[in-house]
Amino acid sequence: MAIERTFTIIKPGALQRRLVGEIISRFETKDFRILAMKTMRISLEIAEKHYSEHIGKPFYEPLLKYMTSDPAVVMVLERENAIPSLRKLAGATNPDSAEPGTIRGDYGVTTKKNIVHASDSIETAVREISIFFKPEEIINYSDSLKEWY
Ligand code: 3AN
Repeated sequence: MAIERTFTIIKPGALQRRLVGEIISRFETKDFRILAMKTMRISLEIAEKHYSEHIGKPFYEPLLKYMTSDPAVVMVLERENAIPSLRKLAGATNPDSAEPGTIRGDYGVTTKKNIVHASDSIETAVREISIFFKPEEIINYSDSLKEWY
């Protein structure tokens, strides 16, 4: 299995609900390493770039409004198989269908405000990371977990 990088957004509603620590804890419990993380108010320009594949869909404009309404936390995460692992941990897009134990299944209420974003392919992750982070903001380090015990 290959080491992959993925991108996540802890969405504005999750910050307002004080769920950030809980969500990051789930990432770490699942062995993701944090390479980059920041709180930011997502601009309309960045939100439009990030969600460009959804232009024209009925939920596009409300989604942009929501994602730019309040700060979000954006992160680059790394581990083996990061892309499918994070998608699985996030759960289905619609929280009503998301399994209990997934982030959306446990905390999500509506599809629009479904707690977290998770990249869906390596190409998407590369593109999304480059929208939100400068290369120098991503800290590359090797996994030395075993040495700390
Ligand atoms: P996912 O985030 O699971 O990859 P996408 O890419 O289909 O799902 O949708 C991107 C985001 O758009 C979702 N995370 C959700 O916030 C929003 N969204 C998707 N479908 C709907 C919908 N039917 N109604 C409202 N918001 C939606």
